Amino acid sequence: MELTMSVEVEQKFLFDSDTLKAIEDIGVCVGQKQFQDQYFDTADFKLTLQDTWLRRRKQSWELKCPTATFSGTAEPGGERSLCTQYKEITYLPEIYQRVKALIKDSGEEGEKETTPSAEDDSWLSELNLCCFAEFTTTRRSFTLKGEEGVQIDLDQADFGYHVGEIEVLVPEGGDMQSAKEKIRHTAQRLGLNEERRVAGKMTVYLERYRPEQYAILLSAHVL
Ligand code: V4E
Repeated sequence: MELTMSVEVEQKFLFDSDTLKAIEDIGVCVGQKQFQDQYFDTADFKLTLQDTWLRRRKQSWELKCPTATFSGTAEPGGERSLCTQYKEITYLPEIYQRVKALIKDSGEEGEKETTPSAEDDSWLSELNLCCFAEFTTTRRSFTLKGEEGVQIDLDQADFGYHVGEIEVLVPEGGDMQSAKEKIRHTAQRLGLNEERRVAGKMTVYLERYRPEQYAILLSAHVL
């Protein structure tokens, strides 16, 4: 069942008081919230080496995984796009099945089936998953006047990094090109002139607090 799947297309950006003013000119603040994220992987990084990110936020699970076309890694023989695109899965039984398929060795097929639940974490230990990153984010969100479906988030992480995101959620099978065009247009309206992809919170977190995992993911071109 894939009722809960959509694709998140986004571009991250660095911001200062001028960017904030530009956002307030073209957008409307729709709220501020704070949340804690925990990310999980095996000790040998089986998920993140496959550019797959398992997260718990406010007791809800989400799996971000690559789309059929490129997601976060470089396009073959080419430059990294400023945008990333990831499938987002929020239905826990499907997350469990996908994670299990990604991390189980072929010899271990046919083992017992767990029915995962938000209240019972035993599926994490069954799949040898441990928390490798935990941080709190304060987020201000904006929608744009006259541009449907675009959200801008300004994130401040508790480890001292802040980053913005222009984001469009596309239902599976939806129009990715139009999403990217909306993001490009919004970046232009904000006067952003990023030429390279800006690091997300996780990249900075790993570099500071999980240097071994950071180095391995960097050399595998995941980050
Ligand atoms: C996909 C991904 C990671 C998971 C965290 O994703 P991100 O969108 O950065 O976090 P957040 O808090 O904004 O989630 P939201 O609230 O939007 O659901 S960690 C690393 N990646 C891959 C990745 C990458 N390689 N490069 C960039 C610029 N971003 C993400």
